Amino acid sequence: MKYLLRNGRIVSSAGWYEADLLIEGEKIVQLGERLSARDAQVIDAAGKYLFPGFVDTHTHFDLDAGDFHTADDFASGTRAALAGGTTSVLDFTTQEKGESLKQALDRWHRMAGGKACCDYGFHMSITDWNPAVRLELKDMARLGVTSYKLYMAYGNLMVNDREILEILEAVEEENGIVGVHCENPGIIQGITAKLKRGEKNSPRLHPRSRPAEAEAEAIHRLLVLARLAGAPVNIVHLSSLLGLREVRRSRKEGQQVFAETCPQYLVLDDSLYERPGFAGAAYVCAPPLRKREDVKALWEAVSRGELDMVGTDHCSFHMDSQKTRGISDFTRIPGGVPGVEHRPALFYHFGVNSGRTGVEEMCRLLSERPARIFGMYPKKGVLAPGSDADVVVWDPAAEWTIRAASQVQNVDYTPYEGMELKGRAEKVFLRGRLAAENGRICQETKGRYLSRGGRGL
Ligand code: DUC
Ligand code: ZN
Repeated sequence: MKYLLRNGRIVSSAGWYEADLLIEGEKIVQLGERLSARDAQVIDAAGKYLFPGFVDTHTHFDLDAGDFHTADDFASGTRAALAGGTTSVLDFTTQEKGESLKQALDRWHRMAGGKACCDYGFHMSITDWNPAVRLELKDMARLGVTSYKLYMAYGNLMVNDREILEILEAVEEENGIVGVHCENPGIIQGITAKLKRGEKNSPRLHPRSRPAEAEAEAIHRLLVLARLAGAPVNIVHLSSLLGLREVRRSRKEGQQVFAETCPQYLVLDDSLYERPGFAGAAYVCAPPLRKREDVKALWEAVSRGELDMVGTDHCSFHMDSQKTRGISDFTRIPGGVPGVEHRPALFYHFGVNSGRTGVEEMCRLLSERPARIFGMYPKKGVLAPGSDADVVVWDPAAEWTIRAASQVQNVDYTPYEGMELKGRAEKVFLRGRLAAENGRICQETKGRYLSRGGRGL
């Protein structure tokens, strides 16, 4: 199939210019003025932005949360991704205690294979570090996994400082990158124990149990360890001004630090936990939503080009049947919010429309930078001849409202319910196939595993 997209605004991290874009089969073959292709289907893209397909650096599909799995599996999660303009996702494979990395990777391949509708790759969460696992890092690279995740908090997923140091050194030797969930577990446990002595049934206790100081302390410690290891590191879901200050300080001293934030930290704030009854459970995630001043600080970081990516940490649980696990104990509310479907539109509306940033930064944060850092560039992350024809035709004038009732993701609510947005993905091409139009899937597509190369810049 051939498509000729006429007079679109071709966006990159450097800006945009007007041109035609020709897709042949799975690839972009040409960009230029007044292109012609006799047998191509012509699409008028005048006044529309053409973005390289968006990459979500942070999803948890089909995640085992103990009593149940997340509401979205790879089928519904990746369909939702496509509906919003995201053509590639990087999900988190998690090693169980006693398991090899290869076994964990195989499990995730079984979950995603044949189900995923957009392209997908895996980060590997190491939870059981030992000499045999060290030896596996080379195999992982051969199998296309070059990025890792560590938890400084979170029960039995946690690794200690010594392990973090060793893993940072080992992954750097393999030219990979480590992303870290930064929260201090001692602070969280201490405050939680105190809070649980009183009324423990309200979601409003959740943010109090995980203060920004817990994030900042962990980021500080991680950056000390990364400096000692001589390794770059990625701070995932950065949520607070205190944490951002730690990133700034270490960069000033010459350290290479990547930072990801998420739409929930850019658009929502902790006043939502005060909603009556159990309603605040909809927003329970870790780290929690922060204060207005944190939201403002993160947007300032966006406008100064200080962040590297905006991923979602999409981890969806139904309000009715899953979040309710914590109805009488806030610590049992499964943590996570959905976002994979709405991230591009939220970023466009609250970032670009509001004048906080521009389309070039949107392209950098949602597509190009993730593709580079995670070894997928220039196959992904850029509109150029030879790149995969993952193309988002973005209508900057479309006005619409986010509603759970009409969303594609398979969860019974959205934290963004009722938000009126301007701008949306009008057409979404996945490797040359038109997969979605105006928020709906229009053709079933098969996602392909992204075997990734080493870290780029
Ligand atoms: N935070 C969440 O809220 N859910 C899944 C994992 C995470 O880091
Ligand atoms: Zn996560």
